[in-house]
Formats: sequence, structure tokens, C-alpha cells
Amino acid sequence: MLLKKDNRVCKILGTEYPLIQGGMAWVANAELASAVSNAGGLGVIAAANTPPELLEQEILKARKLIEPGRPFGLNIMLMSPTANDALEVAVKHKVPVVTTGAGSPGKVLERLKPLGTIVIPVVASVTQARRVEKQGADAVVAEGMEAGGHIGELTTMVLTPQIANAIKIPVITAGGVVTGRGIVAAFALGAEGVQVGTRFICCNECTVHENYKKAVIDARDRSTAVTGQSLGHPVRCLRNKLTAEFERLEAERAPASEIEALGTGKLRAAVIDGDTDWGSLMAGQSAAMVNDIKPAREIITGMFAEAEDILKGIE
Ligand code: TUI
Repeated sequence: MLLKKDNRVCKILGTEYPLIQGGMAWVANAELASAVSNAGGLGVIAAANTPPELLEQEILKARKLIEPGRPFGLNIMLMSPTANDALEVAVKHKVPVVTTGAGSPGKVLERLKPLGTIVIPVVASVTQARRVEKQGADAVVAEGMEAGGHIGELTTMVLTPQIANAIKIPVITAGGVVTGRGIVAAFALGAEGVQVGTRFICCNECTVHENYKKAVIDARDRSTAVTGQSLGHPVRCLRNKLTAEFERLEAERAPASEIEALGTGKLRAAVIDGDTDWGSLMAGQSAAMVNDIKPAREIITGMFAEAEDILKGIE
């Protein structure tokens, strides 16, 4: 059985399923997080660059929408200029779980662990995993470069087992997990949970523009591109005019400021305006395996039912 009663991720999170929803900037709001939490996973609100007052409103909204006793999380994007504000919002509102990404979470762990908050950093290397375990992290999300948005260098297939061997706290695999097969694969590699992002863009409760959802559904195996490598922060998105322009500027070795400027406001353009030409359609390679829009609950129960079926065949 995959879902053992003593699954450490379920125990740490207080969830039915060992599944965390990715903290997708602009996408992961109270509506999405509450749908995932009410379906038995851990819904996560993305702080991203949200001003603290708006973030507080989002947390209050999620608390209203989430059934009593079910946890939720806040993702702090450490590269953001508002990361410190988000940390203080997490303290003020006693958010049960905090995930972090895109940086070293030492300060977050120092501030939140004494308060009893569960802290789960997203890491992209063995060194980072070892460091955050020492700093008191409760678990890590090992994110492979199949994932969408800001990514590291290593694939899920090689990152998960190396991190699982290197640390004692639970490993949660992210990057490419979108089906029951993906869950079984992650567990076979040593994970005790999964983080799923791209799949939830295409759930009914996700409020992104319908053009964004359609672009994810239409994506095929080679539909994503990684841009921003020359800037030191590679980002995976669906290919469009924006990624082509990034590729042109990077090939020409244009000044970093010019390349940075091209990205400004583009995630909003994708999520809010549905601009599929010039918006930043962040998505993982797994977009190719997302073929429909359905409720978050059906996504989660379907994934775990498929995983159990596969294991019945194997055992
Ligand atoms: O953070 C993510 N994914 C993201 S953040 C984001 S917002 C954004 N918008 C525009 C440009 C760039 C970002 C979109 N997607 N995933 C988690 C993740 N964390 N992936 C890789 C890392 C990471 C990288 C370096 C974690 C730790 C780290 O440590 C550096 C250090 O100093 O140790």
C-alpha cells in the first residue's frame, strides 16, 4: 500500500494525502488553496510579490473557505523583495505550514521553527537539502527541472534518490508529477510525498484566465522552453512569442537589464489578461500530460487511485 497509515508527510502536514500544491506565483490564491485543502491535500497560497495587506486578505479568505481542522500553507518566494513581509504575515496569522523557494531559507527557519510552524523548503540540490535539514526543516521538496517557473539543473529522476539518501527528514518530489504513475515513480525513488503544480492550473477552482488553461491543455511533449539562463535564474514556460524573444536576446548577449525588463509584468499578463503570445505561461513539462479541466478533488483522488491500482499490479 502506498498510503500507509504512518506516512510521515501526512503526519507532519495533518492531511489525508501526502500531496502539496505548488506555490505558483499569481496562480496559487485562496480559491485554489482551499479547494486542494478541502480535498485532502495541502493547499498553498503563493506570497510571491503580493503586498502584505493583500496577502493577509487572501489568508483570511482561505481560512473562511477551508473546512475546520484542515491545514493550509503559505509559499514564500525568497527572491522577492516582499519575502520578509510575507514571513511576518505568516507569524501574525499563525499559518500552519510554510514552504519556501528560490533561495536559502535560513532566516525563515530561524523565525518560524521556535513558533512551531512546519517549514518545508523547496530545494534543487543535495547540498541545499543537507543544509536545510541541519537548520531544522521538517521535510524538503526536491524539485526537478521538469517543473515550471524558476528551476534548478537536475532532473527529478536523479535528484529525488540522491536527496533521499542524504537526509533523514521526508522528501517530497516535485517536477513532472501529474499522474498516479508519477506518484508511484516518486515513491520508488525514495519520496514520501509529492508536490503538484501544473496539474492544478487546470482545475475548475483555479481562477487563472481560461486562455492560460487552454495553453496548458494544448501543450505537447516539447512545448516548454527554459529562458533566463544567462541571468542566473532559469524559468520554464510554455513556448510563445515571449520565450522566442528571450531566446533572441540571450543569443545576442543583450545586456541583462534589457532581458530582465522583457520579463516584467509578463506573469500577470498571462494569468489575468490571458495573453498567450506575450504572457509568461509558466508550466512544467508535465503540461503535455494535462488534458482536461476538472475539480481539484477529482484530480487528487484520481491520481492516488491510479497509483494504488498500479501498485496492485506490481505487488
Ligand atoms: O521557486 C520556485 N519556482 C518559481 S518562483 C517563481 S517567481 C519568479 N518569477 C520570475 C522570475 C523568477 C521567478 C516562479 N517559479 N521553485 C522552487 C525552487 N527553488 N526551484 C529552485 C529553487 C532553489 C534555488 C536556489 C532553491 C534554493 C536555492 O538556493 C540557493 C542558495 O543560496 O542556496
